Amino acid sequence: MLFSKIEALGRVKLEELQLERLRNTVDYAYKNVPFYRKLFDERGLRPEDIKTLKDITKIPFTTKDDLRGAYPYGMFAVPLRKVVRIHASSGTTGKPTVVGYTRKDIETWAELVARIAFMAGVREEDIAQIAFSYGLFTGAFGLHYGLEKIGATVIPISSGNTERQIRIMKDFGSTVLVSTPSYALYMAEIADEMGIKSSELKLRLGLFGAEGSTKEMKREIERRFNIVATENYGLSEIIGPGVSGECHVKEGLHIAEDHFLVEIIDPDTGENLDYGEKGELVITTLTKEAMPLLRYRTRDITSLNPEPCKCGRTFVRMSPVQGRTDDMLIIRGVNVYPSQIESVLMGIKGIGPHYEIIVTKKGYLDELTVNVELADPEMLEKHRLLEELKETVRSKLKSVLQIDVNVRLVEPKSLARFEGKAKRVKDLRKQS
Ligand code: DLL
Repeated sequence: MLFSKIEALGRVKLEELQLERLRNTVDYAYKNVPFYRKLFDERGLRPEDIKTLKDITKIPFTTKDDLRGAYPYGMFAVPLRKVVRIHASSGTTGKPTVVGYTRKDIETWAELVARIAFMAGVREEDIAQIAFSYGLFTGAFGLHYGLEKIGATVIPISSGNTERQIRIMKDFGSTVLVSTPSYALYMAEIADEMGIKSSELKLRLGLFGAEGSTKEMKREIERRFNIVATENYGLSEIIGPGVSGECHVKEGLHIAEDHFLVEIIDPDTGENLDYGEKGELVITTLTKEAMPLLRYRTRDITSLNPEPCKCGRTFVRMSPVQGRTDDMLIIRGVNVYPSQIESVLMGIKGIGPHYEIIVTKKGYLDELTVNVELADPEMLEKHRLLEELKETVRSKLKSVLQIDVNVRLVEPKSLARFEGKAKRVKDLRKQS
């Protein structure tokens, strides 16, 4: 079942629609956003030069730095009085990225989130607990409006106060949990501590996003809560959540292609890559009013699959994000993605799902240390087993990453827990 018929639109019709919307957007951005007018004029490019979808490559990329440079409202295409909502992504360094929505953008957003939630299996009967933090972050408000549009009952509990989350989950009979995957895992741990079993909860479905999670991590959440875990993806700059999400087939995340035109590029050269090839996702908004973006570089690494899906949807699917171009670590010249480390760790018995990656420099040499929690506190006493386990982790990591890694097995529940996006990497090289 589809939330909207358009999700099964044939490719020919879809591309016609995309082209019409692309041409309108380019013209609109040129006329209303000084940043784009300058970008086009400097290159002698005119909106009329975009005649086919492929012509999009004539347009230069927009980057996060461009948005920072326009802080706070410089990328808006409408006067502020037409903007009914502001969100911002915090970012770890520098100024936040500010985004605005017109009334129509808010309606589009609700429709797109309703689609991804419906696609994941949410229905009118569901009670959805939103454990994303409400505020400038787009996660909570985005899911909130989309779930209400389906007709589900929304519990806007926000993130944090985890014992209360579990009590409410039990007492209110929540059937759907909306959070980051790392927070879901933390909640499962607290439920355990409170002596509440998954059989006492009505939870049946998880809508997880805002950060990556490996298949293994999702399986662990499914096991702990006895639910089906689905993933969805989005970013504030483009709209927030609602860009893509998994259907029940769970072989990739369908992108709302009637609203977003996507490309995959080689992050080093900027060249377009083919379907199936892994690279950086670039998105052009096709219907945004307040802040249209042309060829926005997301920094997220994924690949696209255009095959029609068993669920009946025709929209391309992106593979789960493997990492960001800016969270790839270069350790002694070797590229390492934190997700590779997580996959390895989650496949080893005896260690828990909580870990920390620390990068330091010893002289000129990069050092990678992985701290990982033991699942069973009694292991701490068993020195020989401990050594064996450590060696297993070390050699498995080495075989996947091709570099030596220091491994520290630490006490259960001794590493940080997260109520929002997890921060598992500490790169201390930059500080020295
Ligand atoms: O995280 C929007 C969102 C909220 C999506 C709730 C899904 C659910 P930002 O805070 O701007 O927006 O962060 C965007 O988060 O570029 C990715 O690097 C990462 N991200 C979001 N979803 C996923 C995902 C929201 N499913 C940035 N897998 C993006 C991996 C994700 N990374």
